[in-house]
Amino acid sequence: MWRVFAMIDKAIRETRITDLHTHLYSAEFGGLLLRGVDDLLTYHYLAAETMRWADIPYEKYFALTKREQADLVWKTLFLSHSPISESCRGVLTTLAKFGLDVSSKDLNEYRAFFDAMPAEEHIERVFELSGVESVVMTNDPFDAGEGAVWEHGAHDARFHAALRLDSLLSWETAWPKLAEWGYDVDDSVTAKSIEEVKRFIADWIDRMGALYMAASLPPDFTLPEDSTRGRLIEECVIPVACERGIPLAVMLGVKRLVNPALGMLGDSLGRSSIETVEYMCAKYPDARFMVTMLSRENQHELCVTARKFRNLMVFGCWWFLNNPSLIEEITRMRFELLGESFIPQHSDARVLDQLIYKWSHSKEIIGRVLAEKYEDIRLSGWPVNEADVKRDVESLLSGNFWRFVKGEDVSAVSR
Ligand code: FIX
Ligand code: ZN
Repeated sequence: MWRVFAMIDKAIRETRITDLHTHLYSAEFGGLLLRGVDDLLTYHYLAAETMRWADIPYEKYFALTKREQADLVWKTLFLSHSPISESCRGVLTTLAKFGLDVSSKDLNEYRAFFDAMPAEEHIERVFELSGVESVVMTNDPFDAGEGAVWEHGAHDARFHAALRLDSLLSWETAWPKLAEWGYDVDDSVTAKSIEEVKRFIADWIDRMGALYMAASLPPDFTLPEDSTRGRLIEECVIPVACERGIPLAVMLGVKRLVNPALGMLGDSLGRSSIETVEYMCAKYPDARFMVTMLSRENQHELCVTARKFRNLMVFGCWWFLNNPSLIEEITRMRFELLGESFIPQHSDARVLDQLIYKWSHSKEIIGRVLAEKYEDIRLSGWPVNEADVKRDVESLLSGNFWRFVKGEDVSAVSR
């Protein structure tokens, strides 16, 4: 067993990861790139946990400066209680990997360390420490903050673009903007509007060099659906995905603003319809779908559905699933049902430094479960050698994504 562990450990250390879904930005995007300890502490996962203890009205918390919010999170979650939640542990892993002494509990020392690091150096160190080679951003054409960069294009090859469609799919607020930008659309989705939306999507794929398109959708979303959203997806998004030969990432199960007073801290989850995934994959065999589902209850049926459709790529342990116990359970089930033909993880990092802990924690679990699976086949006499381990780990952490994006047969992994 130890030999297998050693081979996996080596392969994981040597494989350069492609992180297919993050909310990170390259330095070209200026203030949109979040980094450093105050951004780590004010991450919405941690802010939500702070609200469970802190005796402060929500609106008062949101009115604080970032530094004041970070002070409150630190005091509440790290000093007044033990930082054992996954998000808290993530901060400690990150600080420790930078060589900082977490036992000092000296927040100002950590601040000084990050303040002294220029953005470029910071990106390089984080990519090095996390083993990440490149990340995919989440790029929304309706986000004014990104707009200026796209006028000239983004050039850092380590940061790929993904065209995010959530704003476009909210037609009521999207169409007046499209009209303002010179697309001939109106409030109802007419044949003319359909053509113009397709033109808009294609324009942005080109402008961003988007690797794929993506949308997050609520638990009650279904296809086919007699709604503007359903029509936009079936009549605009999927046809352009097929024409351009790029996948559509469908992120199912997010229930936005369950507690509106908490803003983005107030998002939750619900079980989604697997029939919608079956319908998309069967109706559009020429389209490729990358699917992640937020509810634990959807994970088994999603794996089974992936066995039925080669145009479906399961990815990641998203958001509330990105916890060690759930990653382990889900990854083990995926290996058992899909072999290595899935993408076990993405980070969803919003703060640069989170790449360090999110990948360190996930790699440890993926490696452990993989070792168990190799050991099972080794006991029957199947030889597990270094070259095969290297190939499999490379597929899981990078190759499966790239082959799927390019439309290459996923079975190419076994060549
Ligand atoms: O929709 C998404 O891409 C989600 O990942 C985010 O909206 C969410 O806030 C998040 O950060 C989850 O990890
Ligand atoms: Zn996300």
